[in-house]
Amino acid sequence: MDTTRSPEDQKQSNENDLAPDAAAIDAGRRGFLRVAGVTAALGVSIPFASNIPGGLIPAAYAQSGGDPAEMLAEAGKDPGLSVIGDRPFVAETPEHLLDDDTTPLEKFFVRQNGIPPEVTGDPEAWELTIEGEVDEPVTFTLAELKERFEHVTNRMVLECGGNGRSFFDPPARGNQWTNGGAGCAEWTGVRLKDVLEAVGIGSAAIYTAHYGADQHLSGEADREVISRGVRLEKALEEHSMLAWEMNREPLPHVHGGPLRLVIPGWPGSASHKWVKRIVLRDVEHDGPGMTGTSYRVPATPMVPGSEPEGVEFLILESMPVRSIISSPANGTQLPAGTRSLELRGAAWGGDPAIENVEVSIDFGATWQEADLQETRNRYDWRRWTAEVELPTDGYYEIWVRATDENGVSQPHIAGNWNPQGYGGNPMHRVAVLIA
Ligand SMILES: Nc1nc2c(c(=O)[nH]1)N[C@H]1C(S)=C(S)[C@@H](COP(=O)(O)O)O[C@H]1N2
Ligand SMILES: [Mo]
Repeated sequence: MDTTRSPEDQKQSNENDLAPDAAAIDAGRRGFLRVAGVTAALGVSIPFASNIPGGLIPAAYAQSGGDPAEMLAEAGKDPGLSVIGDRPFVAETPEHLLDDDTTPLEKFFVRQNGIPPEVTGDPEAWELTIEGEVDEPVTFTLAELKERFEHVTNRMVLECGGNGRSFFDPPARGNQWTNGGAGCAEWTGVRLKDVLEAVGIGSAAIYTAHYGADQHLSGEADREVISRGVRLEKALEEHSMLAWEMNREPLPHVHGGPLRLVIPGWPGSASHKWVKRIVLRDVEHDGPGMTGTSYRVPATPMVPGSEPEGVEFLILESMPVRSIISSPANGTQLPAGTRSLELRGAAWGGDPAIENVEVSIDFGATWQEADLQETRNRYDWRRWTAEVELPTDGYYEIWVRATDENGVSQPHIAGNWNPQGYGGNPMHRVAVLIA
């Protein structure tokens, strides 16, 4: 038995459905991983790395996990984010920190599956290759992409496929996101469509496959961290982008800079960071993260907690409708006599637009419509405000639910249980005490 695998490693293996293979990782390779991990974390090389015995855990890593505050600071993140995974680093944004119209960089969630690459040298020289079912493979530098194609800026939600996972009962495996594996940023770049069309899309192409520069946690050089893709149709949408700016700043390294994909409305894992290669395929892509129960939901309901054998799974495409209360924060206490409360929040819904948002202060007996802000463009989230009257002092729960343009709303508890916990979108609620 391999005793060197940390629970975090196992968790991420499970999440990407790489568990059988990951179990074969031996101590020597773990040694390499630790070296690579320390190098990445410290940003320095280890002069005597070749002397480190296989299986030895460098002292810098001997303590399991890092200090969450230090990890957030190192990633340039607000100390209020919650670190829900340390190796790889995963941090979510509590709902009350999603109170800005555009999520500031320091509040934007982070999800790493592997060891982020060291990016050195001129970012303009970053290369992206488009190949597979194309007329001829083409490699573009970032400078060439900027020069050749029309620039677009869209404010769009990026949301982890597992957002809401912690609401499943029994617990589903993977990072225990609440509602904070999402943010809404301004992305600047070029349309993926323009680039693929310039290369020449082959008539057999039906699917994309995405590859990046980060390294697998095992340290094996030729092993992909994650490689997802989308139906060609989605890749050719107006809003599917190759982005080099986030909120008008150079795309931060932690978010995939210098260049990443942004495939809005679908699981964040399709939005490949540090993207190096996009392969057009004539079959549905089958890279790590595409098969088994990864980013898939059962075609027909499963008994919660049961085994997936024999169950048909479908690829999760559009994310489900979700809404949050971003103010007040859960657990807010207000002075006795407070009778009116201003609420703010956001709602978004994968591919479909948001139709309405409602709030309740009486455990769902009655609902009141919130005022919706206009969206800037498709895939922007819909900010909302409401003012509620509180009849007396006491303990209240404020509930929110959104309905999308197809009339689909949010359940009271996470439904359609699945082994890796996708699609959990129960109504968000916050406790408010007037006393
Ligand atoms: N190269 C690469 N791209 C990646 C990932 C990764 O681990 N490596 N994680 C994916 C997942 S699962 C999500 S949810 C988003 C998170 O993007 P963010 O860290 O910029 O918020 O990036 C996606 N792109
Ligand atoms: Mo994700």
